[in-house]
Amino acid sequence: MNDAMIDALYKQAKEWVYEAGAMIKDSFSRKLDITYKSHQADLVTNMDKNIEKFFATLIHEHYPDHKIIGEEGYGDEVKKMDGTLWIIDPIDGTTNFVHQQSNFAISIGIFVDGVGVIAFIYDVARDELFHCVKGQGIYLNDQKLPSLRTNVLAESVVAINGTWLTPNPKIDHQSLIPIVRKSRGTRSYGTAALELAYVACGRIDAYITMRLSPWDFAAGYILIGEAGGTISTVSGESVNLLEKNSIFASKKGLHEEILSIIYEGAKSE
Ligand code: 2AM
Ligand code: CA
Ligand code: CA
Ligand code: CA
Repeated sequence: MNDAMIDALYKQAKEWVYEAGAMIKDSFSRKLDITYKSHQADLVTNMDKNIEKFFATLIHEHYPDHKIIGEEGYGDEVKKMDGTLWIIDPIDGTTNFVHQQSNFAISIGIFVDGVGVIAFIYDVARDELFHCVKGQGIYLNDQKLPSLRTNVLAESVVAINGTWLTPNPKIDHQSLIPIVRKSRGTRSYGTAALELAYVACGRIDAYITMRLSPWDFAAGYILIGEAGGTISTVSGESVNLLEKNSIFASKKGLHEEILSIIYEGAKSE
């Protein structure tokens, strides 16, 4: 795909993102249909499904050779990163969507032969669209944002969910305690996509989580890379875009500092 094709795809996708945002805003005045998926904390609404279906229908119609991975099941069976792949979370932060009507986002990452080329994370309630085309820098709405600089933990705000500081099967939770203690402060927004967008735009300095699916992190992965930040698993390995991963995104320098704390914690076990 050449630059002109990528620009055309970006323009089309952006239109659809704004249309989907308008559909979500419209839904605020109507009653939501809410059900559980795996358990009581795992909600899904008619809007999660409608929005994913909206994208899947348009993509299949306009770009029959493109593939889709989506949370709600309207995507394709995708086993490899060949060709053009859309990784879509129609609503990231469904619990917030249901409880707060804010702090949720539409998240879309587009990859060509495994390379992230276009990303959108749209905070519908605040009308903040974080977006990029590979090589052109990241934008918040029409404003181009500066590349990320380095930072030290003592001056950093770190997004982490309290769950990971209680005993859990994913990590020795004790190894995360010094990160919380040494940081300037912690936050938890309940939306992985926005937490990644906030790292990319510098509102927070790092984000650490133990279990995300490709649709949760795909767009953020592209944005963080374009912003000059670092994204890896919590053990510092590269992220597999087709599987569940732990995710650790941060500014450069800070990434090494936090990894060494996690590593020290693991060693003293
Ligand atoms: P979701 O809202 O699209 O499901 C906080 O809950 C963050 O973790 C959100 O980004 C949420 O995405 C994600 N998440 C991933 N798996 C989840 C699960 N099983 N239950 C709740 N949230 C989950
Ligand atoms: Ca979900
Ligand atoms: Ca999600
Ligand atoms: Ca979702």
